[in-house]
Amino acid sequence: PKEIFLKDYKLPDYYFDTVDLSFSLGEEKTIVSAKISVVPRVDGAATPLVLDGVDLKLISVKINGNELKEGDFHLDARHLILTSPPSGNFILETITEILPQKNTSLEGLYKSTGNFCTQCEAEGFRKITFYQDRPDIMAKYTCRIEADKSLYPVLLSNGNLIEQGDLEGGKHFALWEDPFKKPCYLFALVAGQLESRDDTFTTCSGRKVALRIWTPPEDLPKTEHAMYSLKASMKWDEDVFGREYDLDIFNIVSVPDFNMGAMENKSLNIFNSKLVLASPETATDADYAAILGVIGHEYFHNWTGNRVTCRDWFQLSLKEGLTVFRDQEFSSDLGSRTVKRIGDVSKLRSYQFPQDSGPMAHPVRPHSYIKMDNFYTVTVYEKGAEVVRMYKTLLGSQGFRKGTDLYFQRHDGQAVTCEDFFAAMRDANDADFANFLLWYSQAGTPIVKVTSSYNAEAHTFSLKFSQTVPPTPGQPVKEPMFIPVASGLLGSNGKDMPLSSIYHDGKLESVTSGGQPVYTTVLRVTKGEEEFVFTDVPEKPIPSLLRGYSAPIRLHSDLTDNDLFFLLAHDSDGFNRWEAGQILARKLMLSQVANFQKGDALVLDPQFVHGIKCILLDSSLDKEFIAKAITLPGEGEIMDMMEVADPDAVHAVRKFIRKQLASELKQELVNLVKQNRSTEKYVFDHANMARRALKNTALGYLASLEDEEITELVLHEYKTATNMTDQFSALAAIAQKPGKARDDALADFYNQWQHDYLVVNKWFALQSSSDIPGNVENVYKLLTHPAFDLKNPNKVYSLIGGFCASPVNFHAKDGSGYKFLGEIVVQLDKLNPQVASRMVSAFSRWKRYDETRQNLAKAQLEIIVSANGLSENVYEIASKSLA
Ligand code: BAL
Ligand code: ZN
Repeated sequence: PKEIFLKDYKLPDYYFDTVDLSFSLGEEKTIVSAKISVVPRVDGAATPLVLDGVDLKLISVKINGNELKEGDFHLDARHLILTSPPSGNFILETITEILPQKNTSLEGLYKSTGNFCTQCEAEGFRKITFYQDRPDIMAKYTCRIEADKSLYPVLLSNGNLIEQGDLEGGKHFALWEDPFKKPCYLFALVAGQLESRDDTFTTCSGRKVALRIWTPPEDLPKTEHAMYSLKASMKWDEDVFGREYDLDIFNIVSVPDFNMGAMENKSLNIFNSKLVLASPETATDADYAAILGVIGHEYFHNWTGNRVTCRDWFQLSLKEGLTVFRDQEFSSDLGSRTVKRIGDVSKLRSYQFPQDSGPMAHPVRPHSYIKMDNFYTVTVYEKGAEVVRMYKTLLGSQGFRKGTDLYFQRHDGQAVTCEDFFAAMRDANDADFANFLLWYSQAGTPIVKVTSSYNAEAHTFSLKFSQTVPPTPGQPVKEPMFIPVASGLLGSNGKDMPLSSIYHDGKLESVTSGGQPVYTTVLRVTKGEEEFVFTDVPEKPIPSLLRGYSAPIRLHSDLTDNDLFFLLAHDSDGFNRWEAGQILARKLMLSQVANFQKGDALVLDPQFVHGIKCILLDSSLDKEFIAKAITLPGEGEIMDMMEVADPDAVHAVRKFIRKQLASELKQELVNLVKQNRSTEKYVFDHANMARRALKNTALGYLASLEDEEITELVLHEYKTATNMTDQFSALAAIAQKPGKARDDALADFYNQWQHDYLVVNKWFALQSSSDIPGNVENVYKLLTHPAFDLKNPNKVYSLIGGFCASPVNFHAKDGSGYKFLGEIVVQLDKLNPQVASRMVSAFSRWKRYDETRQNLAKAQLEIIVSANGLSENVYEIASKSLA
């Protein structure tokens, strides 16, 4: 397989101006005709024109109306090369045959439960027709679709519908025209039996936009929340970023078979059905929140991704990091900012940190790839969003908005790079960003150590920072990064001290704002070692550092446990209040892991129980915040902090602490369950979600106890639940312990919901991710369950992905979990390489474990890499993991 490098980027020799596509959709095969007006970049330089094409059968190729003969072109498995095209502009016409019905890779044009749909990002368009499949080729498209009218009554593509009509033989057609130039990865086509929920949105300039959400008829009632989310997104983007929608129609289509979450095709978003469909009875609060965020995300791409796109795929974070940041802000504004931030940072720590310290570590802008699909990662997306957030932290809201305004003004209609975004931020604010660009090129999570000291005579408080960035594959030595550390100081009364000035780099700088005191200031840490001295500090403060998690780093401070308990009780920064509790929990868990490994008894620090109890009983706190604050760090996060990851010890310790807390705080937890039961009618708003979150978190704790009264309580909650959030939480609580109650509840749940594939997927995931010893046998059985289908990505993510998310069983010391995954990956790769490659990633951190596990995991990776006909997708992950 060939590796592609950022440093090798070259401008294309040819641009495409207009593209007229015509599809004749059939039951056996589909014929695609493409008419492209080609414009050489440099006049007169008649270099070969190389078109990408995979799994295509070429029927004919013409230039300026003349059919090309053998010798005028060259065809291989991946390209059509026009060896000597005319100089000057010309018209290229191709006719190709494709087989969407046989396309299980779900990229290009394929069928999903009877309907045709497309997925072109990153490089799926080459499975539709011969094309320069790269994002810097931006053209205006028309798309004519012809199909059987009764089988495919709805025909959709990008832009506006300009003509439609009936044809002979029971067929009909539709002609769509997209007035905006776009790269081919944003092309979309849908044809099938669909119905729409219709609504309208009037934009800030008074234009009425038709909104349509298309689903199979039976799913239509479940689109109300998606429509609400779409309208909220459109309004928010106008209010916060000044971005107005630009066409008179916006379509969303829900499909059950989809590799990704959703796709931002121009004016025709295609969504994985799990991110569109919701009803109170079938979807949880987490599903509702995910739908809001992803509908927002895809809508926001219209400006950040579509109007301004990426020059090449290395720049993916230009659109994804920015758009994730935008959807995070959108969800924050519509819910609780602190809780959203906690969730986003937890995700970063649980998934991105491990990636950033493993064999697949790559910068936010990768330097190379074999298969671009493998780089739709938490690093490009979530760390990329953190990079965008740092601009805002440094510039403030208004400065950031000036930066985005300039970015859109400069680059509308262009395919650009991460430097262009950086330059817009810098130029709009005349800002000094020092070496900030390193965030795009250096992989690895910076480790920042900070020590503090108070000088009682001088009334100064010093913070000394030192930073290192760990080596990552291909980057053994790193430069210091530019790290914005938002900081405040708490006095002994628990209140923020006003900050006046800071001595830094030989200069005394005022940090007041227009003469008014400030309580948080952003320290610009840019060197390997650096000191900041706060002046006029009347008493020894407790510092609150990295407020709001102002940079994606691992921070180690010299705060004592008492300091941390103080911050947990008093910090005005909600995120850091939660963070103080998490640091305490991590310390506690790691100390008990050491006890477990030595064979010593596990103990729970009473001060920790007291701290949790205070949070539980603090009625001034947001209930969802309480739910987050009493949740222990995940097992993965703790393993990530160990020299040699020990899944059994971490699991045992986390279970022990949960059970001890439940036992010591039983009455308080029972009260919380009883006081926070849901109202009869499900409402998706923060207050109601927070009640449910707190009640269900409390219930989860209680269910760890061996206690008749609690077993009854949990069963009662299951039986009386009036929405899926409560029902599924209660089921998960019951399912914690093997036995008849568990078996009965799982069977009951399946009977109730077997008609709803999205709910059945939850049922699969709950069972496969269970920590019940030897659960792999149960997962093997579920593979043959009639509701399971290896061809459907959501089912794979639920059953196989769920299993890999359970450290004790996936990393079982007998190697049974590894063997299971190894077998599945080889099978799955033949159907869908993108999904197989996501699954094989679970092996990538095998070197973090003990020697026995290392050998077992390595053996499976070796079997995978030597499999016949292995895809490039899986090869890249598996071989890099072995390296
Ligand atoms: N562009 C792929 C799906 C998404 O990130 O929106
Ligand atoms: Zn995106």
